[in-house]
Parts: sequence; C-alpha cells; structure tokens
Amino acid sequence: MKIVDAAWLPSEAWRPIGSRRVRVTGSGALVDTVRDEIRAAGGSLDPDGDLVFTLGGDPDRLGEEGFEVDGDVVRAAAPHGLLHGLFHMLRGGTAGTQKPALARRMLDHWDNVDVHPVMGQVERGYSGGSLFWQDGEPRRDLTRVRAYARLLAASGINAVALNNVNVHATEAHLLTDRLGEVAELAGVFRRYGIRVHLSVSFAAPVHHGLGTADPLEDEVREWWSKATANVYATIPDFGGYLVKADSEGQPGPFSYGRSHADGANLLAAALAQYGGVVHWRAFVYNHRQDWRDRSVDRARAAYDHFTPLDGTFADNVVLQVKHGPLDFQPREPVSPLITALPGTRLAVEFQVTQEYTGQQRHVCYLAPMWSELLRGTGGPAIAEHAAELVAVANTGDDPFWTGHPLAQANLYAFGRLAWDPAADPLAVLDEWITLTFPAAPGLLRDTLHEIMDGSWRSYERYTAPLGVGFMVRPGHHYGPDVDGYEYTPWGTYHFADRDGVGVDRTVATGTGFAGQYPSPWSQTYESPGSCPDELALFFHHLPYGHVLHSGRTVIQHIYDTHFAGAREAAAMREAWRRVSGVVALDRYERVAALLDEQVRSAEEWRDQVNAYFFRKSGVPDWEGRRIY
Ligand code: GCW
Repeated sequence: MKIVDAAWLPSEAWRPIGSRRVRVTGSGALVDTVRDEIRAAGGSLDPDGDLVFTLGGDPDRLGEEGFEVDGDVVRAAAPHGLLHGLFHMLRGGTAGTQKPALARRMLDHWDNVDVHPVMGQVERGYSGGSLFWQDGEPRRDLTRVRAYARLLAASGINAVALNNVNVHATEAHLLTDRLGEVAELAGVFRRYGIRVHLSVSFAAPVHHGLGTADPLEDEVREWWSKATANVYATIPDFGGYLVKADSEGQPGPFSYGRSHADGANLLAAALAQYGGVVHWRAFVYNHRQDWRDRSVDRARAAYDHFTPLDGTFADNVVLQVKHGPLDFQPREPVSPLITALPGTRLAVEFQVTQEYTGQQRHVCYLAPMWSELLRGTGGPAIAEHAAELVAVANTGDDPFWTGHPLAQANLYAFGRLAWDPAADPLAVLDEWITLTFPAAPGLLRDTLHEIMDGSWRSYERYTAPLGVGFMVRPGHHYGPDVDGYEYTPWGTYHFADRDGVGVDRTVATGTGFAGQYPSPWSQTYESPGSCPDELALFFHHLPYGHVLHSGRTVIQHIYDTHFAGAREAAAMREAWRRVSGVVALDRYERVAALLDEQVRSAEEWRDQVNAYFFRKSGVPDWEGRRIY
C-alpha cells in the first residue's frame, strides 16, 4: 500500500506543465514554491520559456490571491496569486480573471496530541490518527504534512487550525511550552500560502497557574498579551486563536458572569497589533437540558445568545457559526443567526468530516448540500452573509487521507466552493475526477458521477426523515437508533407518538424558532402549507396522514424514501463493480468493502426506521412491502 496517496495531484496531472519551458519572474517565498513545483513536475525553468508566470498584475483588481490568465501568461499581483494560478493551469487553465470570493478559507482539525480515551486521537475523525502528532509527540517526518499542505493549497484553502476545539490538558501546552511544534508545522504550511491557527482554552491562564481567567481582570489581559507576544515572536505570520467557550463543558466567560463579547474581545486585544484574529464559535447551547421541559429549544440557542451582542465584537473577532441551528445534520435549515449579524464579521462552519453523514464508510458527496446552503435554495443564502468559510477536516494518517477514497472529493470541493460559492458542485466533482484519475476512461467518469452525484440525497432518504434529524446511536453517532436521543439532555428530539412526529417550532403554537428568520422565511417556515417538504418535521409536528407537497402522506413518505434510499445504496455497489480493473486495486478494494458496509447499514436504517414508524402509527405501507 502506498504511503502517500497523490489524491488530486498525481504526477500525470502535471504532464502538461512538466513538458513545457516555463518562465517564472518575481521573488518571494511563494514564487520559489511555484518554481519548485514546476521543477518537480519535470518542467524546465527557462528565461525564454513560453509559459509565463509573472507578477505585475493590478493589485486593486487581483488582490493578494487573484490572478489572470491570458493565453500562456499567468499574471498575479502578489506571489500567493501566482501559486493559485499554477494550480489553475493544472485544472485546465481557462482564460480570464480569478479571485476568491472569500478572503479566508479555513480548515479546522479536531486533532489531539494524545489519544483521548473516548474520542480517539482525532475527534470525529474517520481517517486514522493525526497527521501532526503521534504517540504524544510531534511527527518527525513531515513529508506527509508537506504533501497535505500542497493538496490544500491546490484546492484553495489558505488557513488551518491544527488542534481540536475541545482543548484537553496536553493540548493546552501548544500555546506555550509546546509552541515549537506549532512553529514547525507553520513552516511547512507557509510554503503553500497557508496560515496556521491554534485552538486555545479560555481557561489557559488558569492552566498556567493564574487564579482566574476572568476577561475583565488586568492580570488575565496581561497573561494573554504576553502569551500572544511570544507566539508572534516565534511565528510572525500566525493566524490567530479559535475558541469553543461555554459549550459542551468547555470553559468560558460565563463562569465569571461575563459575556461572550467580553471573552472574545479579550483575546482580540492581545492579537490585534499583530494582525491576528479570534474565531469565536457560536455553538453555545444547554447540553444538560431536561427533556420534559418543552419550553427549551436547542435550535434557538445560538441566535438567542449572540444576536444581542451584534456590533459589540472587536474588528478582529470572527464569529464562527455552524451552518445549521442544530449540529451538522444531513438536512437542516440555514441557521437564522447567520442572517442576524450585520455588525459582526461572520464565518460559517461546515463539517467535511462525515460525523452525521456516514462517517466516511458511506459515500456521501456533500458539495450539493453546501451549494444549496450557500446559494439559498429553500432558505437564506449563506454566501450573502459569510465573510469566511470554515470546515472541520476529514483527513488523517490513513493512506488515502480520508478513509473512504471517495471522501477526498468532499475536501477538494469544500476548498473550491469556498473560493467560488457559485460554482456548480457537479462541475467541481468532475474537476476532481479529472485531476484524481487523469487517465480516467469515460466508464470511470460516468460511474463516479452515477455513484456520487446524488449520494447525499440517497443518504438523506435512508436516515432521519423530513429534516427531523438525529435518530443516530448516541455517543459515536453511527447507524440508526430512532429513540437514542429522545430522553437525553442533548436537546435533539423528534417527539414521535402514535399520531405524528416532528418538532413544532412555529411562533403560533411551538417554540417560536421560526420567528428568528427574517421575512419571508419566517412565514415560509411557519406554515406547513409553505414549508419545504425537506424541512417539514424540522419545523412542524405533523400527523402521519398529513399530505406533503409531494402528494404523499408523511408515513408513506417515510416508507417510500427508506426503501428507495437502501435500493440506491445497493445500486452504487453494483455500479462500482463495473470499474473493477479500471482503478488501482487497493483503491478499488477499499471502496468495494466500504460499499458493502454502506449497503448493510442503509438496510439497517431502512428496517429500523420503517419498523419504528409502522409500530407507532399502525399504518401499513400501501405497497405492502416488508416491514418488520
Ligand atoms: O458535532 C458535535 C460533535 C462534538 C464536537 C462538537 C463541536 C468538537 O459531536 O464532537 O466537539 O460538535 O462542534 O464543538
């Protein structure tokens, strides 16, 4: 088995450049990277070369990262743009001007230094151990990290947070006495124009001996200012801090009776003079909720906590909001908080790691979902509000990087959509196929499209219905367990009884969540008559006999989609068998084995969900199919 899979940068993809005489003008570290790449591809650097990479473009028009292509000339205003231009040429290099829609396109790793007893080394990681640490120590051989930085740069990513937002005891030292490890990694990423950020604990001053972490105490300010000065003395282009505060047991300003603005602004003040930023997460909710208390709705929490603070955050605070109001379910409406912060810099967080979308054992190409959310299909358009996009990484030390070889496409597509949120997700998939399988015969291309294009919708069909979410096994979140979270403190309920299912989040009779949306969405979601079917049970508690826009009843929709989804998983497996002998054996076999598991799991989902709702409702399937 190979040590490092070339993913979307195999040497064959470089041939068009490797066969050329290339002129590269300009200087700077990233220009050197461009030269190194061309040399590594076998291209000859030649002052008379006819493929030209040059600086001198208009900075107002191109910015730091943009570039323009005119025939065989790639022109940028700054070295970083030249590097993007190089990767663009690899993708086929159409003429014209390109620049990123969003200035920061970031990947958050949930890596721990140590192996955590419950979560493992990478929290919600399905691709083996960390790329950065092994056996509690930094990896000595950074070859893979270098290859990784290159892949990320080629997808358009320009920032990486190295460690888990749940900062455990060992990892708290990365900010202080283990900073050298961060600096080393920053050196590798820097060569590809990627800045390194660090997750920090709000209680860091306490971990290091202070009596308090109160954001309004002078000694706490001083502590952060000294720690930060040390960080910048070691890593001058350090990106900043990422903080999960007062969330799922992480420490935060609430312990001191202070607000999240007080907390975020404390760190922002320490970073400001160096140009660093704080990514402050809005994932704040009560995870010790009493399920009997129907007045609490977790979906409301982020909006309720953060809208009163709009306009009070320092300029270098970026509020990082999950795309949906709950937690990365396969179907959620856009978080209303995203539409409600005109005075705050906003980053929206996606989850490339497939925690709730099959854990990289199922094929689930997520870009169509992200694209709908970005463009605003059936809800507010994220792209109109977000200044940055962030995603939780899906990579690890697995030979294929992502466990499931086809999950590489999700990572690639995230970078490309962050660069251009208007991009067509299926065109991006096609681009990924072309790069990853440069010799791909039509059969392979067609097969990959057949398997992947609709895989997110198939996954949605065989899991929790109509946007109600969860129904996963508690803890690890893999596989079906309809009532798994129903009587827990986590706030993720479906309220199924003999008459119906779903959460009443209307203003009229429910939790009022629908009222957090601006018009017209608040009205759209308020009434089952206008609410999109996909979100029917997210917003409404509906009788099983309620007729959806599709013309089917809720109960028949549940049966039909579960039979269809499991059938589609089986069809994916059949399709993959057709390319046996066409892709390399190790990749073929890995995907084949995972498709076996996907088919098994989809059938389990189908049978548990159908049996559950048949037993609750007593309504038979009108097609008389087998329900247990
Ligand atoms: O989705 C949930 C995960 C936690 C994660 C948390 C978060 C890092 O189950 O594992 O913790 O979200 O986003 O903070």
